[in-house]
Amino acid sequence: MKLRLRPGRRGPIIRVRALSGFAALPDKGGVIQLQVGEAGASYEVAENATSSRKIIHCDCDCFYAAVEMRDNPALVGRPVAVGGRAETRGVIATCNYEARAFGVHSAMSTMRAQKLCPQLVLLPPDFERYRAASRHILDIYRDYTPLVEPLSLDEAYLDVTGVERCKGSATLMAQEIRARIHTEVGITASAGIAPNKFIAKVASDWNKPNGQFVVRPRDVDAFVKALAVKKLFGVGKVTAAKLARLGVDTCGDLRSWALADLAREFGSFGAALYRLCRGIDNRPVCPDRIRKSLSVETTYVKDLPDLLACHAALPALVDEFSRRFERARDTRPVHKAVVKIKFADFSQTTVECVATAPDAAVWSALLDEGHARRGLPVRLLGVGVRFAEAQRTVHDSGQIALFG
Ligand code: DCP
Ligand code: MG
Repeated sequence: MKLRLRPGRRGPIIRVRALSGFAALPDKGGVIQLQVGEAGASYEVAENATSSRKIIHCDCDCFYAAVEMRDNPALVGRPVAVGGRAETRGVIATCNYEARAFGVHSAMSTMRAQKLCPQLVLLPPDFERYRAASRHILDIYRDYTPLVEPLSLDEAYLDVTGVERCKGSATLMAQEIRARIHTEVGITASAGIAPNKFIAKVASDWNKPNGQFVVRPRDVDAFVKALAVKKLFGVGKVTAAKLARLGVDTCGDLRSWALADLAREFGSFGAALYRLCRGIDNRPVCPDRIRKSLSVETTYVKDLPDLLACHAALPALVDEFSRRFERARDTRPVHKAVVKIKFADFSQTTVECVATAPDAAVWSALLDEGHARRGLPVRLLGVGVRFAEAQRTVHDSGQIALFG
């Protein structure tokens, strides 16, 4: 394990926090203390990964239902659910908070949901719109850090350790990200900010909807101690019931259990429980894939009536794209330029051409080509690029200046 030494504040003692191999340590929060040889010297020894990380967990509020309310404001204030119809034995995928007040929730049968809330507005899912919103939200996250790990369409971890935006404050970054999701995507999100993934995920639920909660490193111990064990990652109904039978309700209760006893009761999961109830979680944030494309798009309040109006709208999109492109890190070389057009009748077309350094003229020509396919008023325009596939990058010489 890598150790980082930093001056301590109190006494000639070093504290060694156990991150791996903690089984060898005394059962005292995974920490042992050692005398230091040098007179007057004092060091805290901790693994970098745990002591100084800043993780944000973002989770959109009633995601599918929020997209539906955004696209049909008449739904706002009414109980709304997205899911399959009762006649087809459908289930609720999600519902807004008005519907939750009636006891409706995800995975409930639609038949039961409609009994609980007869005025429930039930909508079929439209994954295309949810995916588009999700892509936009991921682009916002990636403006802050390349270390983004999506968990689902509406949920992701961000590692913002060392990121300098917002004066380096993860709390302010989370606020800004949530504000941007609201203005740019039209829905709300909640966030948890903490030194690791497990606590950040628990924290994002704390002030839901449209809120955030910070657990500072010094507050981790108290926060986790009071936490119900059923909130622990991997503790489902069965394990929670077993723990309850053993008299364990909170993480604080669980801490009195020795590792060997937890291993006996819970097998390999015992070690995870031992760590989690002490707030220790060293899982890194793993960006799951290399970015394949980068684009920006706008749905206009009033359709753009003709090609001329589309051309007038193009510079703003190109500017926004350039801004995003400059911030996007860790990308492969650009391979293609793309224009996306959605017409007033909702038909959609994308036009692309090989271009390693596209500029306004390239997108402009693509716009001409795409617009000619239908010639209708336009509700949405997008511009972007596709990045080269992995094998293409082998002989490439790194960064290509796009707008130089
Ligand atoms: N989803 C689903 N079936 C489930 C749970 C969720 O289809 N059993 C879908 C619909 C949700 C989306 O995944 O909108 C995100 O799931 P979340 O658990 O984050 O739930 P919501 O975002 O809907 O609500 P919350 O405000 O509690 O996050
Ligand atoms: Mg959610």
